[in-house]
Amino acid sequence: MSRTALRICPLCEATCGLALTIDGTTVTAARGDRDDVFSRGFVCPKGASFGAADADPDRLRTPLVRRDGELREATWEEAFDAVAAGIRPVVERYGPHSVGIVLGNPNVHTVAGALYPAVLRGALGTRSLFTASTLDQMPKHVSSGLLFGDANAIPVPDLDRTDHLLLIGANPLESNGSLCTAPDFPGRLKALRARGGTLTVIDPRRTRTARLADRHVAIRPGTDALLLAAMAHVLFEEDLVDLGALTPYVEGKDEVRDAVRDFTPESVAAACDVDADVTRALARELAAAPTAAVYGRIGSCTVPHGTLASWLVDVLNILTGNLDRPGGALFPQAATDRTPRPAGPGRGFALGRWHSRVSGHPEAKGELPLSALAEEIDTATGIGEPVRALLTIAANPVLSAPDGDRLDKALDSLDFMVSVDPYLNETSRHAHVVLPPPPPAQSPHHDFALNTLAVRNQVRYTRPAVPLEPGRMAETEILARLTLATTGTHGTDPAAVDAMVIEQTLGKAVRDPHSPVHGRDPGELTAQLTGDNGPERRLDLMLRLGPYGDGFGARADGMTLERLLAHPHGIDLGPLRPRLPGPLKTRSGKVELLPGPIADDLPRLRQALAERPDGLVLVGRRHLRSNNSWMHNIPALTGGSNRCTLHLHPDDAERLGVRAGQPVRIKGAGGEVTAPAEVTDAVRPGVVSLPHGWGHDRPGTRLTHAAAEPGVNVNQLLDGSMLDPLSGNAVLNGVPVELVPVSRP
Ligand SMILES: Nc1nc2c(c(=O)[nH]1)N[C@H]1C(S)=C(S)[C@@H](COP(=O)(O)OP(=O)(O)OC[C@H]3O[C@@H](n4cnc5c(=O)[nH]c(N)nc54)[C@H](O)[C@@H]3O)O[C@H]1N2
Ligand SMILES: Nc1nc2c(c(=O)[nH]1)N[C@H]1C(S)=C(S)[C@@H](COP(=O)(O)OP(=O)(O)OC[C@H]3O[C@@H](n4cnc5c(=O)[nH]c(N)nc54)[C@H](O)[C@@H]3O)O[C@H]1N2
Ligand code: SF4
Ligand SMILES: [Mo]
Repeated sequence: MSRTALRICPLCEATCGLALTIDGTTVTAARGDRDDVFSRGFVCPKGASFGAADADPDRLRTPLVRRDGELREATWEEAFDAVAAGIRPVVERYGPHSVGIVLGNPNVHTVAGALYPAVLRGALGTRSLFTASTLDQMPKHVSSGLLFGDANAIPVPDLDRTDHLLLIGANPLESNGSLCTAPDFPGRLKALRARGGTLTVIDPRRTRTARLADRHVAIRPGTDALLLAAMAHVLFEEDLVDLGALTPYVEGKDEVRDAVRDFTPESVAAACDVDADVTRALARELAAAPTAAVYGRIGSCTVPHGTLASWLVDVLNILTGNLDRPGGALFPQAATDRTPRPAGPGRGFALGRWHSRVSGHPEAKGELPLSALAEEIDTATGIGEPVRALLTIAANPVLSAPDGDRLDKALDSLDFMVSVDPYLNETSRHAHVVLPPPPPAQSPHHDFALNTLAVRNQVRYTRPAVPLEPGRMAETEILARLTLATTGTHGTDPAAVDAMVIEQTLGKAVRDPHSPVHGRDPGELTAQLTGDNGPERRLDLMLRLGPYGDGFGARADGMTLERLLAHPHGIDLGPLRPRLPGPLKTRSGKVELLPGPIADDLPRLRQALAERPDGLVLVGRRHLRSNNSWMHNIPALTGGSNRCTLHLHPDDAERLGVRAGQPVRIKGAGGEVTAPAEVTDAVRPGVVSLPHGWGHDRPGTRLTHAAAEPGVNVNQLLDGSMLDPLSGNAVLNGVPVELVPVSRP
């Protein structure tokens, strides 16, 4: 007998609702849930392969503990004993900063990743935190922190209502969107065109998204900040600036006018390879559209001026009056957001409160650059302690961060390493203890992080679709136990972690005059919480204290976990609404349009006006059936066009004597790799493209299918020294490379 269970897809940021067919405890089919309030039945090939991803025979079933140099199967008790015995001496001898934490991308897709890493980090007290954010969107956090006073206040394009979308360095037809959670992003772009709206795409490659656009600008990689500054210049020059309803909330407009004065369309044309006429047209179209949204993603962040480009995206939204208005770019309001506090000056956003030990990189959002992880382990400076023990949670930095070979060696030299990961892969193979979470069908799902970035306010929760297999441990419990084992309270009941968080949260809430529970008894409130386990009670707590919450009885029809469970396809909370000045937490209480650190970084951009290196530069690309480094082990998703090949333009191929299919050696500052050439005019001349997440040929992994067609690790071309200085984000795009055709024997 088969049954159906609902499960939100955890495989990308689109958060589609899936209807799983389950035979016994096996997922035999996955289709889009037509009744899902947000995704309305959409599913992509990855979601459709949920069953295959779930049942991958290479997923680890039990913890592994290193004994006599070998990783061997162990019980959970043995594993956590080993964790405590391995980490505690390092903390006691060298202090908390000697224990590093690496958080990878899937933490935004799991309940465990949302609820425990902050507790773990707080309890350990380490400053050595590295996350995938510094390979991705840290520039956007820093720009939001500076503009709005809150690094997590990220405006999202109002896809369903906008008249004009300017999309920069994003390819949602393959990625399904990022920092803009929108199931069926492709369909939403087609609907924009169908209702008479315009789509402009800026990308050095003619991507599937670019092919859908009214206009595609094939910019030279790494130069978007120049183009956007020139667009801002045009808005001022042609008197097209109109803040509209934003006027009372914005300070620094005149300062921005002065700051972009040098960046004329003519002055940026050569660096960007964009005609001045085109830049002017882009600015005029943006200003003329009834509503418009500028949206930038990976290609605008993972570049030398990532923070400036991210800042300029919102500057353009603001100068055209499109921030915080329907059809523009708005701040979502998720059900688990904190209780909105009254508007007014806040604490502001601080950068560089501490620095990395070796290169002195400033922290951003409490994190150090992942590019600096290897040197923080392998380099002694005499000041401060190197990282000697490491906890990696859902992260594969050996492939996803610069210079995997160096990191590989550094990880091997650690006193102790723990990986929470379902696979024995390029990173976890170095661990002394591997703690495998259960497959997704056995885990609950709620989008704590991604709902704060969604194009529609909505809330959905799915319980595990099948019960935990015998011998499995929920990832929430794994992370709770990891917290206890690493902080000297090994053996305590893991429920104590949730109880402590609930007690602290309620303690604060009852003292807060703006909270709906001000003055009430925390014990009485705790007793009202429902849910089968600690994580569910924490979800209930957040929902009830949140902006739509019942406030523990203060609002009869408000949100609770019980109410959410009664709506298995989710609850729609309506379109995005203007929220200013609510989200602002700057010291001035306003949008600070030209923050100091940004002004200080502009001279570096001015220098870039004159820079135009001759050689080839490398950019990345994503494939719909791939996902970073960890989905190459699923046969249904590999093969066909999803391969690790080097795209290069026919003109460059001819000049270098490269034939289609021929192996090409690609050299960068950090090393070289060899990949087959795929000659295509989808990439502009002067630019080559290689996808990331490949290179599955290291020994000691258990990725049978991936190892059969391993590809090469593009990040080996990087040496980790190229960063956006404000955010510490790695430069992964626009990287100088040299090509040498390899003659076949
Ligand atoms: N050159 C280049 N490099 C890039 C990028 C690029 O565009 N170009 N993109 C960057 C970006 S945007 C990102 S986000 C990073 C990603 O960097 P990482 O987060 O390091 O990489 P992932 O491949 O997403 O690795 C996820 C890890 O989590 C494990 N995992 C999967 N599901 C679960 C789960 O439910 N629980 C746990 N605990 N683990 C799980 C996987 O087995 C894998 O080991 O890569 C970056 N690297
Ligand atoms: N199928 C699939 N989906 C994914 C992922 C995946 O690996 N596979 N990864 C997920 C993750 S972690 C993330 S962060 C998102 C990323 O989501 P997106 O940002 O949409 O990701 P990409 O497809 O890498 O698109 C980046 C685009 O920027 C272009 N580009 C490169 N350099 C420049 C530049 O200097 N300027 C401009 N204007 N463009 C440039 C590239 O050619 C590329 O087309 O995708 C998520 N979804
Ligand atoms: S678009 Fe993303 S969330 Fe939706 S089914 Fe595909 S992988 Fe899953
Ligand atoms: Mo990402």
